[in-house]
Amino acid sequence: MRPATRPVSHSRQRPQRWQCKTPLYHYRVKSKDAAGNLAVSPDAVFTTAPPPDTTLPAVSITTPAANSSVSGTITVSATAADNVGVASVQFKLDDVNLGPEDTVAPYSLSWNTATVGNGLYALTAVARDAAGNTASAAVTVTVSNDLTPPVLSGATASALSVDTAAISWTTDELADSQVEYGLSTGYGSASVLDASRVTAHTVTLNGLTAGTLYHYRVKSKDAAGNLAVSPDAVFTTAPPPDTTPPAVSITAPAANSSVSGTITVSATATDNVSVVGVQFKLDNANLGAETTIPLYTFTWNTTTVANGTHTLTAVARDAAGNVAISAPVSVMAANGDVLPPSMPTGLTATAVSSSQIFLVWSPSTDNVGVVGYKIFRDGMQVATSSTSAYQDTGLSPVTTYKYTVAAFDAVGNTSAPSAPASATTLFKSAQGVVPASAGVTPSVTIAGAGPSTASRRSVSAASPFLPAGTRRCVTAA
Ligand SMILES: [Ca+2]
Ligand SMILES: [Ca+2]
Ligand SMILES: [Ca+2]
Ligand SMILES: [Ca+2]
Repeated sequence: MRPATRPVSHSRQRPQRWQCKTPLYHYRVKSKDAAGNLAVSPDAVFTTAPPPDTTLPAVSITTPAANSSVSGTITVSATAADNVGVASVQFKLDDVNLGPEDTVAPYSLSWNTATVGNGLYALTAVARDAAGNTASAAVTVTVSNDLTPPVLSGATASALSVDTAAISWTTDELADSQVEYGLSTGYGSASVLDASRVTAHTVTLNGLTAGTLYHYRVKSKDAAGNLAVSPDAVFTTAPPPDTTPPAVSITAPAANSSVSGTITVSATATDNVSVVGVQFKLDNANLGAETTIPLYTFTWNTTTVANGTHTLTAVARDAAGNVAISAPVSVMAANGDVLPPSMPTGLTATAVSSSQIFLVWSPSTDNVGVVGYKIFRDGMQVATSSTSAYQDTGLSPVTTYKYTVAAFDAVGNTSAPSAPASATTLFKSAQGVVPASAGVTPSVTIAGAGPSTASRRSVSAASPFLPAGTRRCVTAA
């Protein structure tokens, strides 16, 4: 019952457009066999393909501005529109894709300009619609990045203490600050990076070891990330404080020795750092100036002190001010007779004539012995006397004279002068009398003449050898 083959034909078709934008067609098919039997299909529909999109998108670059200078990392952005829809925007740098396509508005890209050399570049945004229509917009920019590291200069270490150092340097542009340091050029330690950008840099290093040589170098980075590193340099921290006093001892004279004349006092002094000076002392008073040069010696004239026991010490000091005092050394000063006689007392002056005044006083004492007395008339020495009396002669009548006497010993030590005593010579017609209270037979020494023993008696004015009314003293045989 297979029907003869007959072509299937489409019956008249009546297109019906429901909408302009979505034309929908209904149709049915009909077929009749050889016997005239007709078959008709149910209704069915189809839609024709839409008209092709031939409209290009519109695109423009919003940043950066055309002909601008750019550096560092910037945002490149574009706006794009299309009659149907923008599928993507592709940014390009000199026709080379810059990142992936951006399929979602807003269309932008972060661009690190430092990845290319300085110079002119074309930035392009290519917008594409679903139909493959593309449009592009371009701007020209100048990439101008800082490619030069800072120039470091004047790196110095200052304010050195036992555990700190201040490192200073300058840069020719704003840059950050950091110091690497350590016991060798391997460094090993670094200050905390000071990110603030300055041109005058100071970094303080703490926690250092006293008296130690450190190597360091400074580092500064500019805003563009260009790093400069100084050559190696060194500094030494302050030495640890000296808290150890010197050791000092007197080496001469020997303890308990007898000294006389001029002697050398010497000491030895040592210190863990160094001795600055040694001060000798006698009975706790400075003996001369401090000696600063080893060997520590002092030339001491022992006659400047009284005979007897004295104590020598030596005080040594170091630069840190630590002081040490030696063990005391006792010595006996023995310089012979250095003591003057006692001051004469009880001086009396009595005029015995118009030209003579008799002096008498209490004898002085001396540790060795009084040798004599110096006679001073009106402040001038006129004679010496080996005894404690003297008769001054050759004076003017009726004249007041003031006397003092002083005792001396064999080596010339002279006492203080006595209290003064005065007397007035007599008229030529008068006669003085030797005071009986003296109780002595005066030994009189005339200046420039040897001593002589004299006794006195009155000679009568009636003597035929003297003018009437005069008396004179004579020396007995
Ligand atoms: Ca389009
Ligand atoms: Ca720079
Ligand atoms: Ca010391
Ligand atoms: Ca004496």
